[in-house]
Amino acid sequence: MSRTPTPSWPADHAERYRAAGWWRGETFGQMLRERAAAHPDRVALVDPAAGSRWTYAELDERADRMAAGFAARGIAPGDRVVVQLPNIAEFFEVVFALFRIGALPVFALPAHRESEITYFCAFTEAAAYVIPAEHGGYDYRELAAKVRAEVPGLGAVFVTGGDPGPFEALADLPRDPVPLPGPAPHDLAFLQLSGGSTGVPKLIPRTHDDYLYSVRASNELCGVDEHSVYLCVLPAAHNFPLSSPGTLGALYAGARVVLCPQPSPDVAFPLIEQEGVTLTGVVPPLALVWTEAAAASTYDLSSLDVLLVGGAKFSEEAARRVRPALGCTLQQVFGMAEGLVNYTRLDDPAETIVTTQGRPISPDDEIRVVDDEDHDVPPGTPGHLLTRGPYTIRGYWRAPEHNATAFTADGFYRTGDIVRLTATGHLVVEGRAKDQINRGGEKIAAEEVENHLLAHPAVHDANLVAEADPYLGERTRAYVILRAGAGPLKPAALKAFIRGRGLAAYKVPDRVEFVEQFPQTAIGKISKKDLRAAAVRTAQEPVAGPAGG
Ligand code: AMP
Ligand code: DBH
Repeated sequence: MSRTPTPSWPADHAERYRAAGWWRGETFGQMLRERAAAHPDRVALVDPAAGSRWTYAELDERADRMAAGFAARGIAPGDRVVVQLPNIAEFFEVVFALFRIGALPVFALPAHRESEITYFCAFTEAAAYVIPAEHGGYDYRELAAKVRAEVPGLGAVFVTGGDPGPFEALADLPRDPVPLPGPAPHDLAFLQLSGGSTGVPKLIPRTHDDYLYSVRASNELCGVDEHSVYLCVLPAAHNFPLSSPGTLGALYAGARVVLCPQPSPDVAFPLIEQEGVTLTGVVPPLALVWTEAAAASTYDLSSLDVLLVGGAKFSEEAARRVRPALGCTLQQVFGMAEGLVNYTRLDDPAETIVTTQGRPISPDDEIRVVDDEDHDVPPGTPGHLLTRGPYTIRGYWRAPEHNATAFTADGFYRTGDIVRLTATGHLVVEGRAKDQINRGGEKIAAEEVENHLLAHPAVHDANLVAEADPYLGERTRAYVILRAGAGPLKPAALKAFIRGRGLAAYKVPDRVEFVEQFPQTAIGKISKKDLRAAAVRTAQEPVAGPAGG
């Protein structure tokens, strides 16, 4: 297979980012080493489900030992390792071990199934795949067996937290630390996943230098210091809880990370009280649930200073409820795994906090708001958000063709978001130009699901669009044309078919509607715009008859 070099910043930009002090020549492996030396006995990680509390010294030592184990199994610098772990302490042991080697975690989510994981393992030519034995009632060893059958080149499968079955237990790896040279700060640290808009997810190459900058700067803007306690509520591998400021921010500050096994208030609220949690990050639907539950809750949430809300648009109305209900400061965050992260500032006027999605982290984040022809629009007018800067990638990993359109010639990332800039330089997210559905912060690329729908023998054509949902913000509706002469098909059967193809459950269409034809544009292309409008118009209607779903 030909190797395209990983796109990177041009030398003059890199030089500027170093000179400005954004890139400081640190790596995550060194960072943990330094924190462990500075305060070995401080608690770094609390894993309530396992009943474990690891100090900085313990996490550091475990990472060394696990790195030795991985190295003994042949995992080398630059190798990709698909990591699919829930919110457990071992997630950090594994990830820091890979950082120490200079191998690249590929951050899969616990919700991913064989469709996604097979792709990640095959596309990244993964040297290994790390899973829990079971989680949330699901057996990941069965998933791994299917993936291994499909990807013969996949190296080892490592299992934590139970009988490894036909694979190897992480706990059984050799554990005598070996000297490892470790990566350089400008080397890749990991591959993050893009929600994307294409048939298969794109992989996002982040370096130690650039990611550490976003984490360090996030700490400053979110008030994270060594006294902070961060509750990791969303899946730990996701960019938001990982870095905005997230678990890595907390560890950078020498603070404490508490791993929340489930996001519901009955699990999260007692942990907030017991551990004195000071900040956490949630998606808008969860923020709604939490603000409602807080009123009736007897748990003491007074330690909570900051609630970060992002991943999808937080409505102004819901934003206004946060402080009265939870007694903390709302911080809106509009970020992307590709880089750019915007925060409302803790001392922004209350109106700014509830009506905007914040402003960029860095003075060197370049923002352009443009029309369809890439011309800048007048300030205050909605347009496409383009960005480049010291922690925004210049291209996806091994995707030269896609990069040619996803980035401008001068290196701006086309976010696919429609935004408006306020007079204070804050961004308001007004919509989206990319063919993606944002289901309460979980991104769904329409094309990916459409391809799976098209695989059904009775399906002639399919389109996936968003419809409004009072709780999720958006949910999915599939418009499907059946083949002439195909027998009857129920929506439930089509959904079961999609599920059976091993797609993450959140990508299974919420609603399927069979139609005779799709609306067309003036030149005869399918008009997604009209389909979206139809979905919006009819979102509240039950779908008629036995075809309903
Ligand atoms: P990804 O590129 O998969 O990391 O997803 C990032 C995308 O999530 C952004 O480009 C936005 O479309 C969306 N997003 C994240 N945070 C917000 C927010 N606070 N408001 C609206 N959209 C958001
Ligand atoms: O949605 C996202 O991808 C996101 C949201 C908030 C993100 O990557 C982030 C903050 O860093």
